[in-house]
Amino acid sequence: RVLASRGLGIVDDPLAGATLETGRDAQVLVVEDRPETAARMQAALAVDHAVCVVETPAEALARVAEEDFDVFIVSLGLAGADGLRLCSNLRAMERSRNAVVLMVADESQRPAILRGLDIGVHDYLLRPVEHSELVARVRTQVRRKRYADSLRASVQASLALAVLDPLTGLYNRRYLDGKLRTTFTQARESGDSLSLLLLDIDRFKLINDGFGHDVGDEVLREFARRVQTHTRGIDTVCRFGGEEIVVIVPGTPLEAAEAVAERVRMRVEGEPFVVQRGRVALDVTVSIGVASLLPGDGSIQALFKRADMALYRAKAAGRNRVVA
Ligand code: GH3
Ligand code: MG
Ligand code: MG
Ligand code: MG
Repeated sequence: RVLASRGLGIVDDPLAGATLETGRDAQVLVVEDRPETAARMQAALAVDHAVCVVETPAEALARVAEEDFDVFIVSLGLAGADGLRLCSNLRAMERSRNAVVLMVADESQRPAILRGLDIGVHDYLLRPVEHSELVARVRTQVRRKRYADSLRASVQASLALAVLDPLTGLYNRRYLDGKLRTTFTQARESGDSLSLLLLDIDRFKLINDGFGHDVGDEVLREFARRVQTHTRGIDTVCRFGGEEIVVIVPGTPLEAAEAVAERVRMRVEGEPFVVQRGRVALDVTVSIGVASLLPGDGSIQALFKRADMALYRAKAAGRNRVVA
């Protein structure tokens, strides 16, 4: 089911599964040191879920470090231990922040219950814990959690798609524009160097004309892969246009950026591009313009323009070369 189709991203309707969601088959950790209560809760919940029981917050945290739980049921009346603090830790920790947290408390612990709800505990149960109420509340929370999880996953997926080029998987031009602005500002504020590579495949039209657009696409994917592989993790590689790639190289002065460009150029030239499941091997070369930020540059445009002019000179001088 398609909820919305925005730009490149098609978002599956996360509600579609939610109505069928039974709220069963969750991983539940009960933190309770009264053996009788713990045994009753475990028996009630084991019909629907996989249930573990521990007696102290320390044991609970040790378990969290080892496995992922969907639901925590924490007693606020632990002898010599602070159940509320454990709830707070569970809500804060990366590993458990999206899990459900339920409190079990006495009527006399109203103030603690209120504080728990205030720090993001989802629900509570009063002692004596009633079997069917426990089962129902856990199911409801598991359903809510699964809905929230699927929503989060589809939002993340569409955010990622919005900044990626579908052919190569590189960042797209929209992402590049924003990234250039923030990188420029950072370099200005820190005084760090900043370089830019502008890459353009040589005579790419001949590949399209001679072997077809599909072969051209495959060459672009392999080109993107080689550029990505031979730059660093902090460098930003973007598909700028048809067969043009921009690499933002932060913290790197001109000479070092030139060396990066030369390495990439050699990796493109060095081995033929094998496409069409091994049936076609093509010699591909790339021209690269390199420029670095200068004190007088008022905007990223000035830098971009120098890289573009350097690329033009690389083409004019015979292609398959780096010009800075
Ligand atoms: P030069 O050495 O001067 O760069 O020569 P060139 O042939 O590479 O010239 P130019 O940069 O002008 O040509 C780019 C070609 O890239 C033109 C266009 O048809 C092709 N192109 C653009 N986007 C795509 C794409 O997504 N897939 C394929 N297969 N070709 C594309
Ligand atoms: Mg071009
Ligand atoms: Mg061109
Ligand atoms: Mg070209």
